[in-house]
Order: sequence, then C-alpha cells, then structure tokens
Amino acid sequence: MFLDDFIRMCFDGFEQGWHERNGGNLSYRMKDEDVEAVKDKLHDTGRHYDMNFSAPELKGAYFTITGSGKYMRNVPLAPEKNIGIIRIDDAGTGYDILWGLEDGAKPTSEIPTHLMNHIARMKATDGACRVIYHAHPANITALTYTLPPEAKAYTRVLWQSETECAVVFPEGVGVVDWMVPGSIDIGIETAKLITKYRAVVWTFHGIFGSGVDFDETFGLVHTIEKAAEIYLKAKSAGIVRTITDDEFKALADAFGVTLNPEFLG
Ligand code: 2HA
Ligand code: ZN
Repeated sequence: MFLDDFIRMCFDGFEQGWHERNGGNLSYRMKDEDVEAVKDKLHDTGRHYDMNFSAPELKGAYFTITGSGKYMRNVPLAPEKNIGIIRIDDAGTGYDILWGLEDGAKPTSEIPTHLMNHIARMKATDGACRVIYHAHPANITALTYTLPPEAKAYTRVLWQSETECAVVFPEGVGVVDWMVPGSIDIGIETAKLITKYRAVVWTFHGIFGSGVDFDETFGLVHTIEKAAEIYLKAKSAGIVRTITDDEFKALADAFGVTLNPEFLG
C-alpha cells in the first residue's frame, strides 16, 4: 500500500540522519488506484488553502504530503497528525486537505517546490514520476561548501566518487545556489533544473530528489549522499587519482547508458 511505503520512507530518511528536527519533506502524486484504496478515509474537512501560484497541470491531482513543522521521526507513530492527503482544486490555484494533517497542521513549507517539481518531472517523464523528496544529508550539504555552484563540478565529483554513480544518474545533478527556502522563487529555480536532472542540490541546505517510486527516489538520494561522503573522506586523506573519462566511456558502453556529454572532458 502506498501509504505504508510513504511512511517507511519518512522513517528510513530519519534513520539515515537526514531529518534533524523538522528537516526534510516528502510528496507523492497518487494514482487513481491509490485514491480508490483510501477513499473511505477521504472527506471534505473544509480546510482549503491558496497555493499563491497557479498549477493548471495539477488540477484535481491528489498528493500525499508531509506536514509543515512535522518531524519525519514521528510519522510512523501518528501518520494522521504528521502527513496528509490533499487534492488540488479545480482552479489549480489552491488545495483541500482531505485526510490527515490533524489539529490544524498544513502541508510542508516547501510545497511550492514540491508541486513545481512534480509538474516538471511529469512533463519530463510522460507522467511516470510520482515522488519528490527533500532531505538534509550531511555529506551532500558539506560538499556545497567545497565546490562552485555548477552542475558540472558536482556531477564530476560525484561520478568520480563511486563507480556506479554515473550509471545511477547519467544525466548528472543540478545545483541551485543559496536562496531563501520555502519560497516560490526557489521552487521556480529548482523546477527549471529538475526537468533535466532527477536530483537538484540546494547549496548550504540539502537536496531534492525525484523518481517513479519510493525505492528509486530514496536510492538516488542515498547514492548521491554516499558518493559525497566518499569524496569528502578521500579529499581529507588526499586525492592522488580518480576515475578517468575513458573509464566513464567504458562504463557507459558496458551498462548501455548515455552519460551527459556536457560533463565529460
Ligand atoms: O523544515 O526542510 O527546507 C523543512 C525543510 C525546509
Ligand atoms: Zn530543507
């Protein structure tokens, strides 16, 4: 059941140390069968909120989403208080809370970036992408203090830090330089990049990852975080050699993937 998978991912991220306090958030664009599976839980709570931006692409879409100020650690203990199900209204400018987010809770403060990313990834994947995840992994965040905020710099360092990285994210990763979180503007900038890259790093903050399901999305962020950890360890020990571009080309041939040519050479 999608709700069990959603709840498990919240706690998995906490166990990885990616969700201090209320850090991080998760949203899932529900399938018709998911809506059907929980239809007995859904009801008009009379709680309608404006999004402060227009998302005609999402009219009538249902999302499961974590709550603002809620701790990922607490999601399994009381899902109905810490997460909720919303439906984007028919105008595409607001949403109704249909389940959960009890005691007056609202969806995550990062809802603009979540919804804008969903629109971008829906378009990029012909509707296959359903999960948007924001986390605060320590090594990815530490990495942002060591590199210029450029996709090429991040992608090369991450690809070079673990052989399978280039296979897991052959398109590379995007980077948004520091901006005020929770804003419409950071949503717009992130969504521009997530069209091209499934993961976008937020400088001095964390990362947004996307995917068709919870496993793929969690696995992507996990892979990037581990690569960042390896890079930082290698850098502190002293890097004397790394994976070459010829080796990347051999890897791409062997695994049948096309590496983003902007990041080779
Ligand atoms: O507190 O992670 O970016 C939730 C966040 C804001
Ligand atoms: Zn955050």
